Amino acid sequence: MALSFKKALVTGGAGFIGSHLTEALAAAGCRVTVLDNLSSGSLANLGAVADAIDFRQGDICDPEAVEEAMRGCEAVFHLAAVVSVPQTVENPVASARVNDLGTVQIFEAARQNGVGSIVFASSSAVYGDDPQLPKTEDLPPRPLSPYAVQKISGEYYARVYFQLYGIHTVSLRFFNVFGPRQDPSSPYSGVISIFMTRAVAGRPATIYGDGSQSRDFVFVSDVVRANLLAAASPAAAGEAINVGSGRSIDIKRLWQQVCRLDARQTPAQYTDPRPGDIHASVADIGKSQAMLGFSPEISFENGLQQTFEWYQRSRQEQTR
Ligand code: NAD
Ligand code: UD2
Repeated sequence: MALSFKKALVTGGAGFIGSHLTEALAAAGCRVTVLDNLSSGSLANLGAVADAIDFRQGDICDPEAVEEAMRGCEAVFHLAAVVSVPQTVENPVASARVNDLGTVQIFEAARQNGVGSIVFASSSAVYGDDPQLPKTEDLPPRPLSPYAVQKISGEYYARVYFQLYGIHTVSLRFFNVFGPRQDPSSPYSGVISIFMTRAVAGRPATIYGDGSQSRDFVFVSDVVRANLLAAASPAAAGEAINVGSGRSIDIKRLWQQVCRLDARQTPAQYTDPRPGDIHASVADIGKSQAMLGFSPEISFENGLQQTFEWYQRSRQEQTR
């Protein structure tokens, strides 16, 4: 994709989604600075582009680190965040420092440095337990965690920075993103990363409840493309836009599909439903099609295959 800017900052660029975005920007000829404190990301995620980018280990709450990282950038992709919902529930103040204050700091430094566009990583969590399906962007937010409150607040700042200062800002509400490099290490990691890790080890998955709960899984390369389109779509300025596949799959079927890739039919173990689990989630992708010209390109099956192959290779490397 041809880019309208030559230099960009990716906050959280050593993380799962940020590292894929950084690779795509570098491949398109953009000079990329990554600002990441490595709290949940890792340098290994940037292994393929280590020599091509300017990596800075630092905190988005540190004004000096932000100022230096932002210098000369024309676009900012703000992905750094405390991403664990339970962590924000456990420690609302510490997470607000990063997700609220850190976010304003990024917007303000962008303004001071004359940055033209900012794309903010928001989440489908802002919809909470609203029963309407599919989720449309005009639904009133129903946050159920500090994490969701912080994402909504980031969206409002994005809109205000467009309205007050004319900066091209877009908030993207990612649904359940999956793909290579997603960290499976916590019980609250993305379900696909956990299921993949179990499958390649020949171990059963744990399914919470009866497995009829469903999610909209979107492949990471499609999320990257949505970010690039958002930075370049004038109609999207000041808007919050869903980034999903527009399809949902239930968790029981997800495990069956993962097992099919593994050619082993390991039965899942069922346990109590997860407290507060949302039953169904699927994005309406009409606004992203209309405003960004975005439609997902990678089918769920293709994305699952690519993801499986990556977890298989990782396991082989670990056990070698
Ligand atoms: P991730 O944990 O892999 O990436 C987050 C990155 O931010 C990490 O590299 C981490 O080290 C860095 N970071 C955290 N706090 C920081 C700080 N104070 N200063 C500098 N860097 C810091 O998570 P991800 O899944 O790649 O998520 C990226 C963004 O997308 C996040 O904002 C997340 O809330 C959002 N999101 C992700 C999903 C998903 O399904 N993965 C869904 C909705 C929204
Ligand atoms: C997603 C986000 C979370 C928050 C939330 C808001 C991810 C990884 N998490 O949580 O940050 O934004 O949306 O709604 O994007 N499951 C199992 N077995 C497992 C793991 C999960 O059955 O080992 C189920 C789980 O109960 C849930 C579904 O799989 O019904 C998806 O779980 P998840 O943690 O991947 O994502 P979600 O949508 O609950």
